[in-house]
Amino acid sequence: RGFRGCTVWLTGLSGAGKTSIGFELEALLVSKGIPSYGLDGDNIRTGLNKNLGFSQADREENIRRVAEVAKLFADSGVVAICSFVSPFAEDRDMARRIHKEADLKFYEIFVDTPLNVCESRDVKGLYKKAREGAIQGFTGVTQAYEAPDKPDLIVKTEGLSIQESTQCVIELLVKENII
Ligand code: GGZ
Repeated sequence: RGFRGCTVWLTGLSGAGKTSIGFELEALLVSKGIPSYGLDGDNIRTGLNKNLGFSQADREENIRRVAEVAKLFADSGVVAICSFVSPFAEDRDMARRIHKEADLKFYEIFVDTPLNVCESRDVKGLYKKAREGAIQGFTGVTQAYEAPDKPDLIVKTEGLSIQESTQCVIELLVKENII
C-alpha cells in the first residue's frame, strides 16, 4: 500500500514543544520508511520567508506560503509536518482550505502547553525580552494566541516526554490510516 501524503499542522505558543514533537515525528516516520519532512520557523523564516516579520499581516503571509509548500509536499506523497505558532484561527483555517481545495488531508494539532510553562522554560530568552518590551507583539505576552476551537487533536504536553507527546500524534495518523 502506498503511503498517503498529508499535512500535520502543529500550532501552539513559542516554547510549547512544536518543533521538538515535529522532529521526533519526522524521525519516527522516516525510520518506518514513510517519507516526511518538517517545516518550521528555523528553515522557513531563514529562507523562503526571510522578508517576513511578526505583524499580523506578515504572520498571515507566512502561514499562507507554508501551507502552499506543505500542500506540494503532501501532494508528492510526503507527510509534511508544519510547526508554526500560527496564532490566528483565520490563518489556520486558510491553511486547511488550501489543502481541502487540493483534496489533501490536513490535521490541526494543538500543542497545548500553558503560557506559564513555556515562559518558565524560556529556552531562547524571548519571553524575558518580550516582558521587558524589547520584543513587541510577542504571542501570549503582547499579542493574542487564539486556541483552536476544533483541532483534530489536542496534545497536553505538561508532564509528558517528547516521545509520549509524539505518540499521541502517531495514534491519530494510525487511526486515520495514514500509517
Ligand atoms: C512569537 C516570535 C516572535 C514574536 C520571534 N511572536 O520559540 P521560537 O521563537 O523558536 O518560536 C517562535 C518563532 C515563531 O515563528 P512562526 O513562524 O512559528 O510564527 S507565526 O506562525 O506566528 O508566523 C519564536 C520566534 O519565532 N519569535 N518573534 N513576536 N514568536
